[in-house]
Amino acid sequence: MAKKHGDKNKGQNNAESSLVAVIMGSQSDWDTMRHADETLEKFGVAHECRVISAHRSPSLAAEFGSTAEARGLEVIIAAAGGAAHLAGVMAAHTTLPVLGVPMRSESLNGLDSLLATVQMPGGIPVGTLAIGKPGAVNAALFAVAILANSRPELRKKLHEFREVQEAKIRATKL
Ligand code: RP5
Repeated sequence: MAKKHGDKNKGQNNAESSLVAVIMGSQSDWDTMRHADETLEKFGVAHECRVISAHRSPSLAAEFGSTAEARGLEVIIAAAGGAAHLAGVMAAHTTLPVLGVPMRSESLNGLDSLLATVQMPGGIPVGTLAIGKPGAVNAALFAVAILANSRPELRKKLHEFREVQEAKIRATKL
């Protein structure tokens, strides 16, 4: 799968202008990671989504990580489950910020994914988010926050997002 903001059918050859890559270890992760895609879409951030496996496609993973910066990407969101090494492998190949999203797994409910993603050796950082959907949404919001450091229009959108969120809580009646 290769999916790009603004044109869901475009493949990796058309992905030059993406600022964020949302990659995941398996097609089975998409149901969770589509929430990262939708969040980036909401903020109008150019991004691409695709499946890359650290274990099943190791040369593709290395190639993607080592060419990411030159392609103009600024943040990589990497999701994986179980022996979740994708975010770490990306971080090993690039100095771009890598945000890891642990997938809920069948056998250990995502605790395996969380530990595999978060326990990086000193020197190769991965910013690890929560397991599952909250992690997918927050990884996208974190990516927007990183991009917003040099893009005032995104900073404004983030402020608006927080205001709407708070207004909803204030208006909640039980
Ligand atoms: C990981 O193994 C993937 O990220 C996925 O979360 C998990 C299971 O993959 P499938 O067996 O469903 O392809 O690599």
